[in-house]
Amino acid sequence: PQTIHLADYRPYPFRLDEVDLTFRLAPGATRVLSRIRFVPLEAGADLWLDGEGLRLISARIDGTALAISPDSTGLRIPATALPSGPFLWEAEVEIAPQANTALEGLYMSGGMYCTQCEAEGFRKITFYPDRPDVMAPFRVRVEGDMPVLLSNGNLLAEGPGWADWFDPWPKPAYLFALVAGDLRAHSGRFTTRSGRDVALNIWVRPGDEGRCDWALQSLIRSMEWDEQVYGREYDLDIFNIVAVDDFNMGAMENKGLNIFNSKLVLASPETATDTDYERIEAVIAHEYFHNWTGNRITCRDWFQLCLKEGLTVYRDQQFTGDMRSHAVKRIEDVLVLRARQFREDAGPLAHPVRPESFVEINNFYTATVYEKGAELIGMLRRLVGNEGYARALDLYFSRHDGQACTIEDWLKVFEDATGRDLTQFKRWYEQAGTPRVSVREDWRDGRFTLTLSQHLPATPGQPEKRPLHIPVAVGLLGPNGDEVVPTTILELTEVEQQFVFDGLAARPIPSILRDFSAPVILDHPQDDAARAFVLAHDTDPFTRWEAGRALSKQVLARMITEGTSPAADWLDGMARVLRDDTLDPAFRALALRLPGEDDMAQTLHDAGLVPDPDRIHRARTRMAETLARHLSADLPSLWASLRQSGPFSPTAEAAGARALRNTVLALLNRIDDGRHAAAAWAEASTMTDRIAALGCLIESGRGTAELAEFASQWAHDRLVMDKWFAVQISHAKPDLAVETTARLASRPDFDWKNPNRFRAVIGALAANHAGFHQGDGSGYRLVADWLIRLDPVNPQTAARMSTAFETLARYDADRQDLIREELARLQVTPGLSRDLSEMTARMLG
Ligand code: B3K
Ligand code: ZN
Repeated sequence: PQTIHLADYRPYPFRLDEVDLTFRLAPGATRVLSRIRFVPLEAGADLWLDGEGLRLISARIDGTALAISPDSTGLRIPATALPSGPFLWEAEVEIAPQANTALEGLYMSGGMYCTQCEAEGFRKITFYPDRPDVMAPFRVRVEGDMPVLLSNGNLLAEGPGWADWFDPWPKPAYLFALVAGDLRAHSGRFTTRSGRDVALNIWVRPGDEGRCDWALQSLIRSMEWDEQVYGREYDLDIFNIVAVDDFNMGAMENKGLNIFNSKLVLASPETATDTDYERIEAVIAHEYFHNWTGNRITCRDWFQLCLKEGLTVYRDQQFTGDMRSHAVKRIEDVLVLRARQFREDAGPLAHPVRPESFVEINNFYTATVYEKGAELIGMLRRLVGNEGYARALDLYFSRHDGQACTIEDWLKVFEDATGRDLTQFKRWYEQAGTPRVSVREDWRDGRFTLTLSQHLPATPGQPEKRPLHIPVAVGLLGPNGDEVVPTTILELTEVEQQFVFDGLAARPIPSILRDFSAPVILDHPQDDAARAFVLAHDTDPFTRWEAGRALSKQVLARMITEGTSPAADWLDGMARVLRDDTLDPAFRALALRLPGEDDMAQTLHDAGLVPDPDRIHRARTRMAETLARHLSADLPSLWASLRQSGPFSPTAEAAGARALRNTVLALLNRIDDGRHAAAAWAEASTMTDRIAALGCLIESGRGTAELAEFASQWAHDRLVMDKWFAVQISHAKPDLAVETTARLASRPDFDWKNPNRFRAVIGALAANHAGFHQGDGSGYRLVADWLIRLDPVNPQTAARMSTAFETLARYDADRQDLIREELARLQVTPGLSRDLSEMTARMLG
């Protein structure tokens, strides 16, 4: 397979005036007719059209039939065979949506037709220059024996068995979409601030209409928010969202026709957890926000993916913060960033936010491009200030509307709008790895000096690194807990720099990296007491939580390596958080959550130790038990007092109370042999509470009857059953996790071709740290066996799941050998996909 390099970018030598497509749908043999006017932009250029797995029926240029045979990647017509001016290309191809199990291109899910074209799926539909910098208006006729026929843009006309759509906004092919099926709409309307009346529809299978209102209301809130905060209005007369069961990712922002994994649309209190509600709101917003950041302004090439993804993630994070709580959202985002992106950055799959080469672009829809990409936007904003950011964004939209852009274009609008030089900042896009920022404090003669230094470790292909431009938000607390210096942004640009604070009456306690102002690992040696002080007094909710977390990690690390007992400072700090009812319950739930085992494994590795998964698991269990015992006088009454009565509410407030209550339940469950969990199960009226109770019951060695009851109640509901599968594996004891997974995977309802179900089972094992990393290698073997089975059917999901192995370098030599053996076994599998071979090759180094 070929490696594609950013440096090789060349513009496409033709312009496309309009694309006219006709689909004659049939499951086994769909015909796609295309008529496209090409205008040459360069003399003597060959015509190259991408195409994969297409049966070419006929091709004509200006009406003359061509005798051409495409190869496996597309077709080339030499310049000598082309007219000298503009020409009309007409082709007819045949494809088989029913046979498409890779879920890319046109495929079938639960009897309906749907598409997924990003990144390079359109070439599986027809011959086309399938690259994001080729943009054109699309006219689409859909013919098929289905009640609902959808495509992008506005509906022009329809009749029985056909519909005509026109999308006036030039778009790249990856934003093309088509849906046909027996669907029902949950509908609403939205009037934009300039008066455009927009029809909104959430399309689902008959019977699911009652679970769409949360998605619809989230869409309306997103539309309002983008007008208010970014001044961006919607630009078509209709906005359709369709839920499909078989989907490789979360959702897709096709112009005017978003297609969603049904798990991110359907919600009811009985079937969806609070986390589901929050994710649905965020993803609906994310895909909607792409209409401007992604669709109206798109990417020149796939190396620029973070241009749309980092920015759109940043926007959806802001939105969720505005809808819910900024403090809680920031903590949640940092947890995800560390769990996924820092993990990626620390291993063989590390790559820059803007990669420089790839084999399969689908392998680069990563936490680095998305989540670190979003962090870079946040840093830019801190550096230029809120007003500078607003000016830069206005300039971005006015200067680049309708264009396919690069990171250079993006940074230029910031420079032009604010006058700042971002040359050094650009390195964030080019250098992989998580920087370590070390802090030294010095107090002398009323002068407090912070010495900050930065180090960026080598990553694959990047042995040498240059210093980054890092905004470090700092505040200082006085000995009585008052804030003596409010938040200030220190700009760290050198390898080492000193920052001096004068005129202080006493030695302050610094609060560093407020609001997590940069995606770095902070090395700030502080004793337990200082961390407990910041946890108790800081004005910044993020650093407050972070102090508690750092303290927990420090204590847990000692428990793992030295076998000590949890420190008193930590126990008292946690008790104060638990009892402080002036704090937001959602914040308290987060603060009481112990560091995860995977996180601890990385932390120990970073400290030069070799993590032992079983030991980590045992120490963490002991930590939770000790904490539960320490709090045992408070827990039962707190649990009881947080019981909610009245009708279900999905608000952040109600969800926060449930989160705290279930955190308390999990603590109680460490010491009461499942008594409260059994009571919680009996009284549960929401999926949030039911799943929480079930997890606790499983952990205390119970739950058999409850699992059976759950399964008989929900056997008909795929999304709910995904939870049933996952909960048994995530809560399985380390030595039972593999066995549980194997048993569940042999059930007839383990429909492994469905990505949600595959992730619920195989993904859950990979996420059970001590279970997956069993010393006998059984976890590795089971996951690899399933990757080998899935790869020929769905390479994209198989490749993504293979990141389970990306942490190999952390572990002892035996485990590393076992992992390498599995990766090597994958690599020599005959016919292995481009997706999975690229991943295994990178992980084997
Ligand atoms: N842009 C899509 C992701 C496409 C993934 C292709 N493998 C969803 C999103 O980020 O909004
Ligand atoms: Zn996106």
